[in-house]
Amino acid sequence: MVKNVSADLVVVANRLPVDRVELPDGSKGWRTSPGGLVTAIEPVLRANEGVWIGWPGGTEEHLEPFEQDGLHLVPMTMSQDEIEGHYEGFSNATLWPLYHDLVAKPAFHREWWEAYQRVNRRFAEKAAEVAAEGATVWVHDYQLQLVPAMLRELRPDLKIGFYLHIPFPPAELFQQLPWRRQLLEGLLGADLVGFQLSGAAQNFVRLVRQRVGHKTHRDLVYLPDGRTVRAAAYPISIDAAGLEDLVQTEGVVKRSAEIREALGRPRKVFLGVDRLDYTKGIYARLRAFGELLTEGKLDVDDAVFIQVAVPSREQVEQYRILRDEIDRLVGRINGDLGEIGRPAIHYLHSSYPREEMAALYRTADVMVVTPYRDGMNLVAKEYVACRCQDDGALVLSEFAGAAEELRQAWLVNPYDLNGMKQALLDAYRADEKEVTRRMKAMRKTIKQHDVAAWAASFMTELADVPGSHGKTLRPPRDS
Ligand code: GDG
Repeated sequence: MVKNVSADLVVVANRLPVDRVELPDGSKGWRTSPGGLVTAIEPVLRANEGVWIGWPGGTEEHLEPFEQDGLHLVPMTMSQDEIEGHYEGFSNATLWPLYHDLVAKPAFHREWWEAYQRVNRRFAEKAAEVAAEGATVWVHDYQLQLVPAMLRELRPDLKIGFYLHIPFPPAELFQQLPWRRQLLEGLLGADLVGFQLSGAAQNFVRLVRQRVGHKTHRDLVYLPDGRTVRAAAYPISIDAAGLEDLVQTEGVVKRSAEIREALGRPRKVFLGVDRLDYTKGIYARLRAFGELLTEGKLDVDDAVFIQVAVPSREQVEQYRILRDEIDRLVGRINGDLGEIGRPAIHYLHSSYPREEMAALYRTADVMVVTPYRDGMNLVAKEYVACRCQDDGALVLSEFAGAAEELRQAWLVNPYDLNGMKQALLDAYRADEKEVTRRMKAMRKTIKQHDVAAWAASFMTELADVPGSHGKTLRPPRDS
């Protein structure tokens, strides 16, 4: 048990990298939930004996800080009202659609905003409590945009970084938010505000100039108190080497062969892997595939689509509606076009272990990633990392952040159904040489820029922001 924590590095994120589980003896315990963020930050957290503050899910109270696999974790409690107002409400029904180009209509409720402020304040107070003198605090994502300013007020000695994992909208959309100025001022509490793409950083700087009235020059904001805030792009990535190792293990190779066999050894396997979210464009992509079958351009004997849709935000109404729509569409396509033992779409509303995901990536001949808007999209990068034989075609939305780096994918506009159908067909029919040429180029990009490089560049630049505070951190031991 870690009590009286005082850390030189504090990570603050909405979720902790663990889930609460029931142990065989009936007592409660923790299970690590490996994710991109923890892989990225773990080495520098360990080197500095850093702590991670976050919500473990649920409403359990009186949770003490604890250690799990060598990481110091500080759990935050949320009441049912706070989950509804802060998490399901303001974060996922106001900010999420607003920041994703209004793909769905955002709801504005004053009581959600109250809950958002309350929860942000509690996270900031906890960070202020556990951070050592001159420590670095790295705050993550849209659920906690007020934390930097609240924390700076409590602890002016800290070096504070903020990273937004989702897009930051253009001024024309952001302007709708009744609390736009407060959110901008919240972020300005940080020394460095990181985004996935440079366009997002530019949107932010422009809004700060227009709405808050601070002077700006390129990526710097000059505050009246003499501080500068930098806003820049740090495109997130994946643990490419780790995945490449995993996908070549005996178990994964065997499982991939089993999957292809179970599918009836089709000529080509299409794959989609997404949280079941309306930003991901699952409906339109399945419709495009269905139309190709109807028109006879594809045949269920040759082509099959596996769609993994991981359950997500099931308490939010728009997510329930989406689930019903996709259920109906898949039912219709399979009913109209499937044959005995050959459904057109294998629809899996579930989540799977990492090994199974790797086996699916290994099996897929055409990976289909078609979000209407996505900060980055790690699935696209993971697929590329898993294609050790330099084969496999990626169909990728122009509106995923990943499209800025993965230029050799078959890029599509997900709003253009005919364009998407053509891209699916082109990727399906492409000759081996063409597929290899494109995949080789993308693999080079992914290898050069992995998640460790992402975390290191953010931390290095946070340390270097002119006029910022705090002491220098130790680099990870193995670098
Ligand atoms: C947000 C931004 C940005 C999915 N199903 C399973 C599973 N996954 C893993 C994938 C991937 C991750 O979840 C999903 O990441 P994405 O980037 O695709 O999408 P979001 O969840 O929307 O993430 C996004 C990201 O933050 C990081 O900054 O790229 O733009 O929206 O790693 O592999 N993993 C396992 N089982 C599953 O069933 N184990």
